[in-house]
Amino acid sequence: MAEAYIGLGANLDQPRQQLCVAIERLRQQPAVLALRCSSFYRSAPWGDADQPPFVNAVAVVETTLTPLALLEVCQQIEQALGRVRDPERPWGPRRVDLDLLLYDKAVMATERLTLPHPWMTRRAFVLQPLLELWPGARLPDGTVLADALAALPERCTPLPDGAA
Ligand code: A4P
Ligand code: MG
Repeated sequence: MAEAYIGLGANLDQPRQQLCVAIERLRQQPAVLALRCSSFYRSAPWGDADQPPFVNAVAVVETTLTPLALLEVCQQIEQALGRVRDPERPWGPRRVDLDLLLYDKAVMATERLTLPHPWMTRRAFVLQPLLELWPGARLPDGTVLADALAALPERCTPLPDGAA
């Protein structure tokens, strides 16, 4: 059994609702045996400023899936929710995005999958929800994620329950 952290983000078509559906789909996977989700956060767009604010969250799952099989499940959920990719804007607006952040202490860099997720230490919208689930979080190389967050200038805002 492995423990994996998945980052979720959305900024189109009722983003909070998109995240709720994506989390439910993850929970329904037969090979996902447990799931905990962070609070939802509102965050300013990162990397491509000309788009609506995002709603972000992190889920931790216990799974028997391999890293690649879990990535495939994430991509199937993105497709089922109607995500349309714009190859011209990799950091552009999206209905839903699921990124594999950490998978146990796996370290890999292939064309299809890089672990840990290469940008995660630079993104408060990943670190804040992840630290909520795992306050002592470390990368496989020992990097303390609370220190990575402390070094970032921006913060995202927890959404009150029921907010759109
Ligand atoms: N890939 C490699 N490693 C991974 C991994 N660890 N997790 C490959 C997921 N995918 C991984 O991803 C492109 C390819 O990366 C995949 O085919 C996969 O095999 P994608 O999801 O198709 O494309 P993308 O999401 O548009 O690009 P990318 O680089 O994943 O963008 P990001 O990093 O997801 O950034 N601002 C805020 N505030 N909140 C956000 O959530 N998100 C983005 C998107 C930009 N700005 C944001 C947010
Ligand atoms: Mg992505």
